[in-house]
Amino acid sequence: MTSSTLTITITGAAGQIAYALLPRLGDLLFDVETRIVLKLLDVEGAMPALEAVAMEIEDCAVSWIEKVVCTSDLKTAFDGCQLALLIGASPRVKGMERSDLLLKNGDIFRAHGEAINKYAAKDIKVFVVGNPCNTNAYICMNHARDVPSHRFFSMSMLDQNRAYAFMAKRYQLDISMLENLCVWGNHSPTMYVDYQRATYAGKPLLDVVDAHDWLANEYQEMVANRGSAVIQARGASSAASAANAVLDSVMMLLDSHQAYGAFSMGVCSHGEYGARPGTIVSYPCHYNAKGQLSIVEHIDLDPVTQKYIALSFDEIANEADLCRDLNLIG
Ligand code: NAX
Repeated sequence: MTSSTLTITITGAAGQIAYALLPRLGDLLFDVETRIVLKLLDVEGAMPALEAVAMEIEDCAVSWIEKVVCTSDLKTAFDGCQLALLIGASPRVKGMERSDLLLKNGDIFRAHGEAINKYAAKDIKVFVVGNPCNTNAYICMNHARDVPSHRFFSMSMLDQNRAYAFMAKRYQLDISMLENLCVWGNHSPTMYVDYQRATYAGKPLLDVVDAHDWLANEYQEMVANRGSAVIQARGASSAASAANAVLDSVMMLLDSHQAYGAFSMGVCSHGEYGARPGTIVSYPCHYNAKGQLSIVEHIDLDPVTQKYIALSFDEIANEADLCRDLNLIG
């Protein structure tokens, strides 16, 4: 007998990221009593591959799985869902315009938003990974009208983790002592890593390291282009590190006690720091005194940082405009 269950729906479950993620989902459980009901959603044509994934999960012989459901049906997938990990998306293929990509993803995330609205549990949290993740989350949220906007998130943790790794490598730092290094804006090359508020062993990082020029320029490009570098080297996009970042993010979403310092998360903006209200934007987030996940307030941004962040916010706002022009949202 189990005392409680957590129902997790994973879309794109026959894909690469899900493959790296699924065996590690048990890391999300904070007590030994809880079991996961796993709803794996993919397109009809991927059902044989998905059944194989389910076999492999079974072969992990873990105790934290209550049940695995493989489906291409939205009601089955989202019924009672408490945590939706929306990983499946339509990839950008050669020759495709940005509007073509948005149209394809608009159909997917509209359908998933509507299904979440109809079938999911009231306390659902929706975490979007499939790209363009900020805009896909925006589309989904706009079609899940009865679900409060603070329940929608998009992934910027992989960018954050890359930022930590490059920083530690460049200055030979102990990565466990780095904190508050956060990514602002879009999950795209316009994202901005705010190194000025980072700390190392509790001290401002900028008291410990030099080469501010490197941090302001080359470093930003390295983080922004890491995804392309991985694609070039392996002929496929990041999967293991992406799955790892999903776990890091979802731990923050599920348990405020895990959080320390600030972390990067795409959340629905109310206009903080100049973003368009209602868009999904990566901010430095934390748990406030009431125990709520919230955007870190009163950050004093210098004009240059502000300019970079505004560029990324504008890119997200333009994608939102394009969604309206394409009738992807009402
Ligand atoms: P894969 O192509 O390996 O898998 C995608 C899966 O989604 C496929 O099995 C496909 O059949 C499924 N799918 C397509 N339409 C669907 C629908 N309507 N319902 C359910 N499933 C559907 O991609 P993978 O490497 O797993 O990457 C998945 C997504 O993550 C991509 O959009 C990718 O760009 C994005 N990423 C986002 C990152 C982020 O930081 N936000 C980083 C990693 C990754 O690039």
